[in-house]
Amino acid sequence: LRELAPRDLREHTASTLARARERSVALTDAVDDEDLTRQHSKLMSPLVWDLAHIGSQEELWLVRDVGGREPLRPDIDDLYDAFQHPRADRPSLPLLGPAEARAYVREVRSKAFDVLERAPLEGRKLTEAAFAFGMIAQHEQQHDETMLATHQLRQGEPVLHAPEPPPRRIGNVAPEVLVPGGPFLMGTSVEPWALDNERPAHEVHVGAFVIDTFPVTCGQYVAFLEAGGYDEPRWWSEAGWAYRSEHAITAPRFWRREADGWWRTRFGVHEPVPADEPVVHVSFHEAEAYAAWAGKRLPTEAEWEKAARHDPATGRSLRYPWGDEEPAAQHANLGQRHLRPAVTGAYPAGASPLGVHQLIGDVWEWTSSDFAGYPGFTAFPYREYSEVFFGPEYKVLRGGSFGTDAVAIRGTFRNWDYPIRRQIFSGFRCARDPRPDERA
Ligand code: AVJ
Ligand code: FE
Repeated sequence: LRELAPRDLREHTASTLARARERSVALTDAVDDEDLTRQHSKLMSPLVWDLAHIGSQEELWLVRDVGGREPLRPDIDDLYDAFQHPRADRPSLPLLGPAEARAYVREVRSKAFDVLERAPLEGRKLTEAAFAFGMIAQHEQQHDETMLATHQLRQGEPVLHAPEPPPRRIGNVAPEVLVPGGPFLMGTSVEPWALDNERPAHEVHVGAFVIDTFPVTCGQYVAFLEAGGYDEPRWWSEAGWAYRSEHAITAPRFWRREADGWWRTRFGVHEPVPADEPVVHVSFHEAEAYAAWAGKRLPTEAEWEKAARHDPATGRSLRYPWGDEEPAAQHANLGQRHLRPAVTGAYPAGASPLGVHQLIGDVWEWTSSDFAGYPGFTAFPYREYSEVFFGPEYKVLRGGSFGTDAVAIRGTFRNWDYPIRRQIFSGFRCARDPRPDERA
């Protein structure tokens, strides 16, 4: 992206926006109007809210701010302002209906393309206008992932279909990797579409640690369940135990114990829990309890990013675990190409130089870190994107899931959520301090 000439940057931007729109349309055309306007869970908006919200943000940031055009629908700004109305209240608002919402997002998009044609993507304007388009493409894809999570919550027959992810493509590898201590450049100041919370690049000293080669699998998680892990307060933090008790949490979301073992529901399909697939739909509290039971802990955010980006041969921080090239199908399970995480070992081409696998794609990975600004953080384009969420009530997740598009994930990308949330595509891997005999 950095090297692209303005004309190629325009084409790249247009095709990135088009890819996001194809996905939004597929996710909203998959169900009938009744399903689109219903609230499938108090945690989620009706799908038709997400759709019009995508259009509304695009109108604000691209059509009005970058393009300087007249507002299309100033009357609906408030309805689709996420800060004005909590998700639980959105169904009772006078929202645009399905046909109106579809027409609205189409109209906004045609204006946005017109702005893109004329926007000067050069000089000082390059960063501002070009960034706004990248941010809008990421915003739409983030809501597409949210809509995919809403699909997972809806009842009824399957309406989404996709090919199975690839099988394991490697033999046995060590289950853990030792990462040597030393300085590491975390975050970025040069990635053109990196969001404010990923900036600026800054050196951190990360002591030696050991990290799991793969995300924790369902099979490993079942061992924790069968060992009575959910009934033993000693594995849980105080807040985690209170949460598990209050909500009677006994297994990952969407799992059920049946006579012949653990089953789950996945986009309307009822199936046995697959042992070799990363566990998904667990809260931070469950991840933390599993790690304690396993004699480990969750990685800090800096540890996760060092495992993903540090190249010990050069000391450089890579854009992605596999290098600087944009994500392709052989690197990672991204973009809703598949409707589930892939088994461990399915993406050897995506491993980091240190030999850590499947950091990008499959499942978002909980870290032990609170969401906070990096030293030198500056909010842009506005405080409400990240800054208002900084603090101990949100935990950072890294790496993206099978439902995250390539444009919305990087080695530096930071997601955040409440430690009790698990309707998102969240899993984890463990880390630990090295034993004395393991230190180099
Ligand atoms: C970064 C995923 C936490 O969906 O709440 C969407 C992204 N911000 N619209 C979210 C976002 C504004 C955000 N997360
Ligand atoms: Fe949004």
